Amino acid sequence: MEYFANIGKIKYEGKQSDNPLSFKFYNPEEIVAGKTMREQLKFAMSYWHTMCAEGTDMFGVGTITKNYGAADAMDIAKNKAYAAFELMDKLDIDYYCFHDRDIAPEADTLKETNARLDVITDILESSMKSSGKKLLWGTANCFGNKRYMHGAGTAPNADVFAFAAAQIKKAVEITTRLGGDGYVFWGGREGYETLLNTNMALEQDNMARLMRMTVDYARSIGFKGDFYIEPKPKEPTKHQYDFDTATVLAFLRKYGLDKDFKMNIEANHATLAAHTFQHELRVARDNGVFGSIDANQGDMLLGWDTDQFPTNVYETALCMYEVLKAGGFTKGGLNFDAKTRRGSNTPEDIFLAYIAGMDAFALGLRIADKIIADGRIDKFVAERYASYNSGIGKKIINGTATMAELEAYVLNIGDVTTNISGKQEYLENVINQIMF
Ligand code: XLS
Ligand code: NI
Ligand code: NI
Repeated sequence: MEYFANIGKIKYEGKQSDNPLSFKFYNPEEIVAGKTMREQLKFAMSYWHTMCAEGTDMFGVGTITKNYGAADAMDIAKNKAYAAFELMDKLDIDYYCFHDRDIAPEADTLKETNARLDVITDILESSMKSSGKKLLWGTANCFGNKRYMHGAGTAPNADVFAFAAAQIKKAVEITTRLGGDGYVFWGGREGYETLLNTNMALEQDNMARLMRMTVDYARSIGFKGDFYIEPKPKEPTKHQYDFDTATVLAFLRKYGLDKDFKMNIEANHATLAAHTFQHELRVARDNGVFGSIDANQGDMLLGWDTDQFPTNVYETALCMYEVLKAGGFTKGGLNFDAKTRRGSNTPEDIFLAYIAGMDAFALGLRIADKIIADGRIDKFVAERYASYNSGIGKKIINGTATMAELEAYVLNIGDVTTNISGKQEYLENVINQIMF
């Protein structure tokens, strides 16, 4: 059975092509910065947006049906799995990511739910074997069910904590069975609505306990992938504990989890935290915790996670600059945590959206490679800090300068006489010159 029968395999046709169902900039086997574009970009499909989301919002019902020709919930789930592999094949996407509840609907008991997961995991496993597609990461949806209304790991009710642990145990098992390269924690309800009813210290201690248990259990059953935390400042909670990369780093260090977790950085979450996407990537890279990316973009006029397909090439270029500077992806990749707009409601729109996102990142990679090869930006930054390479600057860096010595130094020079320009406008124009 073919689910997207009117769409063939998407091929690279180059910039001059006017075929909407072709890549203009993503040429999978072309070498850019020492590796094929396929290896550099490691695109992944998000199961939840792509296979499940029907376009519902706070004000309206779905605009696109995703039952894949079936009526029964488990039949839909099975067809969805087959359709997912057809879609990845046609878009030439090598990886996918899922929440447990995306692949199989929850039943009345955990036992029955887990049995359903096993049925679908069988399908995913055999489809992966025959297609060569891989699991970038798995995760547990610990935010959708009403039991999680006060949180999961951070719930005030120990039974809820227990349920979350049981659910995550199974999610880790299927991720391991499918050879997943990663396991993600995104704490959508791990936060609070008001401090008037919240013991924040206990909630955060408990979150750390749940993470420690997960890591220990996963390693004990042979999980070899990376663990990620995906920061987000708010939505659905008013305040989410994993606010941004810096906040998560402090949390991990406090609880001794910093060797076990890296970041999964999402562009739209960065902007919700009042940071640029590049800022979050830079903080992760500088602290050795750059892991994976949820590729999307937000809308500057809206204060929520719009999860749009990324098409802003300035952002993808600066993102790929950070990725290349971090040495490229290891176990991580670019997961399109993105959905078509509610009004883009045909299956073809999903293909067009992925093509737009993949082309935007292909352009970003090409430009980032040129920025690095051009060298002007890196050279400018190096020269800007040159005063630390010798003299008093070198002593500050190697830790031998004392307060008294610095005072004597200043008394001798009188005042700061040279402060070179930061040249922001020039540098922005260098980027434009490279891009166009
Ligand atoms: C929601 C998050 C979510 C995670 C996975 O805002 O981006 O989709 O990526 O739970
Ligand atoms: Ni995400
Ligand atoms: Ni998100």
